[in-house]
Amino acid sequence: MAILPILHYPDPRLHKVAKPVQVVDDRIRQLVRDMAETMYDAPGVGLAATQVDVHERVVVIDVSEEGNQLLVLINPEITWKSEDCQVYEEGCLSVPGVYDKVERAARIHVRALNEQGEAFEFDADGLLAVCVQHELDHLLGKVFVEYLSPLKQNRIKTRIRKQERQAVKA
Ligand code: K1U
Ligand code: ZN
Repeated sequence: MAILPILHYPDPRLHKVAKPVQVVDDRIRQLVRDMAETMYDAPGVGLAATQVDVHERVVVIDVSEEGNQLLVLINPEITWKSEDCQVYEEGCLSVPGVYDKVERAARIHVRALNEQGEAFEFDADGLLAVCVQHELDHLLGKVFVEYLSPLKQNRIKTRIRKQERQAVKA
């Protein structure tokens, strides 16, 4: 297993669109193991392959209290979204230190493949629904700060560039 480097906004590679996984094989299962280790180490409750510079439709999520309920989504699709919305203060491992409110569908229905390549479906609400929508945005090259005003986006870019310059000096 390995902890993978996480790309930081505004890295242009975060805007690449991920391709569907063609075959769920040992290469994908190794990627899933490495992504899970990276997410738990960060720590976070989700991670999309895009964030570790792999542009294939793979996501890991664990929103459980104990951090022991790993959900693996390969080629995930949201097949239904409720009209009612929820607002949640989101964070992102690619935008360290930034949290802001984003409005998304309150309930969703999701279809995906598991690590064996078998199709499964589930309904989600609460944090799981937020997290699935956030991670699927990553696969489409969208980072949550793009829901914020241009002024906030520019301030975030400036702050992260400054943090990274200081990290290089230290
Ligand atoms: O995609 C990511 O960058 C992961 C992100 C997922 C997410 C969290 C909250 C709302 C929407 C999406 C994170 O995990 S940010 C870190 C975080 O939420 C967290 C960190 C430590 C403990 C618990 C949560
Ligand atoms: Zn994120």
